[in-house]
Amino acid sequence: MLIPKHSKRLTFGALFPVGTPWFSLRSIVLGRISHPRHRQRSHNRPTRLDGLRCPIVGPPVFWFGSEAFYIAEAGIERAYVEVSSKNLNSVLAGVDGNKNNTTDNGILAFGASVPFAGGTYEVKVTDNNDGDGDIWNDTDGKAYITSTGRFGSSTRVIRVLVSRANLNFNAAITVIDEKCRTNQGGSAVVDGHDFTYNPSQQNNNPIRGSGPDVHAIARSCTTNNDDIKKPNQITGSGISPDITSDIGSLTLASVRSLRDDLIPRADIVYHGSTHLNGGTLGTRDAPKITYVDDILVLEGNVTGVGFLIVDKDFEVKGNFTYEGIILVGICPTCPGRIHGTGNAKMYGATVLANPTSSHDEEARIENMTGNSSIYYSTYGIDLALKRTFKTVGWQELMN
Ligand SMILES: [Ca+2]
Ligand SMILES: [Ca+2]
Ligand SMILES: [Ca+2]
Repeated sequence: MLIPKHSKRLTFGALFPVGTPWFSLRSIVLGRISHPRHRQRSHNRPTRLDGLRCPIVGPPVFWFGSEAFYIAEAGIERAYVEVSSKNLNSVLAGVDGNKNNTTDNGILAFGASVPFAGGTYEVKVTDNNDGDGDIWNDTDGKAYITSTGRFGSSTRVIRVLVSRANLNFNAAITVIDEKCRTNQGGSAVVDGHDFTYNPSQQNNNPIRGSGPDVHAIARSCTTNNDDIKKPNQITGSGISPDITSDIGSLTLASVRSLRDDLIPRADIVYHGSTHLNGGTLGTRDAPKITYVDDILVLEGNVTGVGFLIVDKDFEVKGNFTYEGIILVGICPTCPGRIHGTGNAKMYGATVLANPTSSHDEEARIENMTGNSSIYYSTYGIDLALKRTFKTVGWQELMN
């Protein structure tokens, strides 16, 4: 019998019939704590179910000091809100942004110790053992959040291992292929300076961001077949037209891996050739993963925030405002092409690849000749990467 027959906290049998297997109990309890859908829970006093002590190994037993446990968990949930929104290295470096000044390292914006429900929680983020020998530098997209809950004489400590994708873009548009083509003119702008979309001035008056500037276009291509009519509208950290062959640390394999990880978790999925005449593909408060397994044509007014994954042609004909990461034609059988940018205002990063033999084997950016503006935006990128945040491990530490 795994379940204690007598409990001072609550009657277990009322919740789970005798004979409920341990692995079910564990998944129920762990799921309650770590499932992403539960992370936005308000910081009201947690439910009694949260008082179950559930170590990684061994049967569940009830534990005195559950108030301290509630409080520790509240600290974890508050940490999720902040850590999911930021690059792990910026979290590890602390508010001063300097990992070498370790006093504030891993302390979140709400402080080292927070009064809560008659006790306190203390939360700190530390790196896992990711092989670089630096406890304040993340190289594998994973880190620990440790929360110590105190109530009276009781202390409980919860530690979770979280992950968040960390893609570094070297341009507003990155193209990875053997053969590449860019066709630009009209009023089309590509800008590698860091900008943030300004919703109060929708027709293109973005706010300058504080992140590092990158290039307008970065291409890893063996041959290029370009038609650039307005080189001064392709600007960034380099000389206009700011097109570099340095795509930084980004690899097609890393982008493909992220794409494959995101698709099963997509919030919005379109099958077959898709035309949208309007709609919302996510908001700043709720970024979404949108997946189209074929052609996507946007007409009318479409807005969105998050990830937009398109396996074939991507074409904007109408007004399109998007903050986030757009992936076009990334998979080995995906004939990606940017077929036109219309009146698109895109803030974040876009990656284009065409690993197939269609479109003359080229990764093409065609008809970038309207009134489109494609900006690099660290703000937009972070909104998207927030959706890659997840809990990969949970444990209660003995103290
Ligand atoms: Ca610091
Ligand atoms: Ca490290
Ligand atoms: Ca790490």
